[in-house]
Amino acid sequence: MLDKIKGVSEEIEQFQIDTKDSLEKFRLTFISKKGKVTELFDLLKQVPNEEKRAVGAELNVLKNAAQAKLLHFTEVFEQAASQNASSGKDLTLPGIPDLNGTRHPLSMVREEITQIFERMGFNLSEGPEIEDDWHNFTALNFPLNHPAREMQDTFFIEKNPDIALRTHTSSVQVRVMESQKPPIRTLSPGRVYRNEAISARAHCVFHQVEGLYIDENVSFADLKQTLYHFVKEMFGKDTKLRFRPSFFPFTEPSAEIDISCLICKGEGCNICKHSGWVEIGGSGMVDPNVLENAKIDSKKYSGYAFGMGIERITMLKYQIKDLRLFTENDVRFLKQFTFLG
Ligand code: 2NL
Repeated sequence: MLDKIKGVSEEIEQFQIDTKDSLEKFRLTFISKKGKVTELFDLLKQVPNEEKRAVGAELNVLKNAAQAKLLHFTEVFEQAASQNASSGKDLTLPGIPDLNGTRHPLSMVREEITQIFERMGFNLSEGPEIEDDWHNFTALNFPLNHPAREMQDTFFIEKNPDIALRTHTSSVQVRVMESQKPPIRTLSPGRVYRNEAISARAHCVFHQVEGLYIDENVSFADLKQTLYHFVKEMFGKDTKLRFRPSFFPFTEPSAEIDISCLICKGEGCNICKHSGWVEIGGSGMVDPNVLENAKIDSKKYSGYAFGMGIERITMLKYQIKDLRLFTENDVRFLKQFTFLG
């Protein structure tokens, strides 16, 4: 009997389990009701009484060995199955791209504009968005009864008629003129405010860039050449430039700046209302009153100035038809722009 136990013990030890089928075969061969271990337990009845105790102990060792092997390989196959499930992912699929932010189109265009003027020797100037009447209106030669000074056009702070949100960045340039001596060549990009209802074409917050050049013998020819160079750099060398007589309180003479329509190249389309030209801003020779207000001798010095709307230029450049897109922060709109400057 002990020999038989030893034989089955060796069989159990040597039994190869490498698949789930062979694991089941192992169970049937040794542990099932008709298995070899069970059969040996049946034979225990025939063992003489005085040997039963020792043989029984050996049989128990045999049974435990068989069950331990069965349990071990059951676990091995279960673990392999769960690993297969997680590695069932397709590792050759392309990764999910990193969603980096992009520059806002208005920032990109402002950057492009300022870089062009910086290459021409302009520096950048900044000033407060909450301004007093002097810097926003009076120093700029606005008459006391000018409509821009009305509540419906300008945002005043706490009903104080002396403090308002700046309506243009000319206020920054007044501060530059007051604090620096000519020659002055400065560019003031910034946020400005007007009391307007929001629509596709108007907003109460928008962006401007204004330029100012003051020196001896500055003429309208200097203004024309500077803007000519800017327009070619910004919109391409085939873009045409046109000055149209206009009026501003702070310049004399004054002119609107038109460029040939970027969409139809001057042929006539919806964007340019079939005129072939689109306005990008205004300009002129700084009114002598404005120079004197900033304590600059208007007999010795002259200057030119210009102002452009950043939204307007961005809309022309990228064919954006609704101003509200700039402030809605819809990522489908924003992610179309990448900064290459
Ligand atoms: C426009 C017109 C303009 C100026 C801005 C200016 C500044 C000083 C003195 C004189 Cl300190 N002028 N700025 C001059 C002409 C036109 O802006 O259409 N802007 C969007």
